[in-house]
Formats: sequence, structure tokens, C-alpha cells
Amino acid sequence: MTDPHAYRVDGAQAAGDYVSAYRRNGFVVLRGLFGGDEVAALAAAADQVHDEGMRLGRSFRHGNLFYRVAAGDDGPLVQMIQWPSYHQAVLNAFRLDRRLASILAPLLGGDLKQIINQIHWKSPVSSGDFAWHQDSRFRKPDEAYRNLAGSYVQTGLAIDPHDPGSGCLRFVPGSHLWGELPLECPDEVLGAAMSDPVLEAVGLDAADAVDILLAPGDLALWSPYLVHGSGTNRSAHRRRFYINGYVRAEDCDRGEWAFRGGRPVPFGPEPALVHYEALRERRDPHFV
Ligand SMILES: O=C(O)CCC(=O)C(=O)O
Repeated sequence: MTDPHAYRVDGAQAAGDYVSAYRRNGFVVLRGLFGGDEVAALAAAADQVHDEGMRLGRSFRHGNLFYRVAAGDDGPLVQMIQWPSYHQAVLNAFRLDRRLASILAPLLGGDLKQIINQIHWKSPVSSGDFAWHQDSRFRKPDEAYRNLAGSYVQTGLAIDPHDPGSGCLRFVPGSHLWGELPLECPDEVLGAAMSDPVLEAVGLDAADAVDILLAPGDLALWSPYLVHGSGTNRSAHRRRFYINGYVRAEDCDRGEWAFRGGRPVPFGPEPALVHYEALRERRDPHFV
């Protein structure tokens, strides 16, 4: 069956289509953006940083680089790594790939900074759930982000198959048009299950939510106001997801530069302030 939310970006017509679909629904899926060899290289890079997290054994921070490692029944469980691109060249190349710049250009323009650079792991049958939320709640402080609805796009690149069995994303189409909603969210959305009454309390219906099916190499784009979550991985394989979030540079005071005029911008000598408020004061690597 044809997926009404999925496009292939191989022509001007398709480009117009995915942009209007994104604006209408608050998300869109682009199929087959990266090929098999590229995804294999990305998977190997993800495995490298995952091994680093396993060796650390618990959550660890060095500046913006952060490993979130939970205590699993059988040992450490690496759930998320933020800003691995500072030291992992393949991950860095993906976040700066010009295909991303050209996909984002009609939505955000060519001068982009980056707020999110992270990988999520859902190991088989482990709780890597994400409660229903809007990403806007994490774009703080408010004054650093201007025109958030139109200036920010989150992207997620599938490394493994994403489907209901492996805990794929669930999106509520059109919910981005409602702006910031008083969703009753746990402080930590990672590790908390989606609770449908939370949607009903703000006038949304879980029955309207759609499963986002992704094959390796597919890219999902979503709005900071789109209500979304994801469930438990009950499959026999890992579900890895490479998330990069971009913002129109002139509308944001935070983030690392990613593209200027559509061209990749390498990291500068000092990390930029993104989310970690103690970036300048606490420079030493430390367990958290
Ligand atoms: O990895 C997932 O399934 C959830 C991702 C998500 O909700 C987010 O990054 O905001």
C-alpha cells in the first residue's frame, strides 16, 4: 500500500509536494535518502560510540557530548548519545551532508545552526519508550528561539527498520497547528510510556496517531510542535535512529553552525552553547 506521508525527493515536483505535506501535517517521510553502503557506514559509526558508552557503564558528560546509559537487567543499556559528531568523523559527515541542506532549504533557508545531534538506541525488549511530547518543550530558553514553528525542523534518519514491532515513532498529524499544548509530560520523556489520556486531556485523539514506518536510509522530518512519541522495541533487532535538529541561524542564539549558504560548516575551536548550561564552567569529563 502507498504511504500517503512518504515521498522520494528526486524532482522539483516531489520537492514542492514534501514541503506542502510537511506544512500541512507537521511531518513528512523521505524514502531512500541514503543508500545501503552509506547506512552500513553510519551503523558502524553508531556501534563505535555505543561501545564507548558500554565501556563507560553509566551516564557520562564531557561538554555537549553526553552518554545516557541506564542500568539494564543484563548490564549497561546505552539509550542515547548526544553530540557524538565532535569526535566521530562519519557521524559528523552525515549531519553536514548536502542532501540534508537541500531538503531543508525550502523550509529554513541555507544558513542553519544545529541544536540536536544524537543517536537513540532501542535494544530488543528494553524500555526505550518516549512519552507523548512536543519537542518545543526542550527548546529553552524561550528567548533564544524565535519563530520556533517556522524556524526549526527535526530530522531522524533510520539505521534499522522502524515499525510498530520495533517501537517506531507515532505522530499525531496536524497537531503542530495547535501550537504549544499543556501536555502532561513526565520530566524525562525517554523511558516513559505513551499514555493516551494525556492526549485526550488536550483535545487530541490517539486514534488519529499514525505509525511512522521507516526503512534504513529513510529520513523523517517533523515540526517542534508536532505531538509524538514511540513505544517499546518488541522485535528481535535493535532500533537505531540518528536525530539531527536544525534551526534558521538568524532565529536562534544557540547551537553549532551546520550550513552557511547550503555549504557545510566545520566545528569551531570551542563548542557552542546548546543545551548544557554549565558548558563554560564545568569543562572536565565527568560521570553524572
Ligand atoms: O527515538 C524515538 O523513537 C523518539 C524520538 C523523539 O521523540 C524525539 O527525538 O523527540
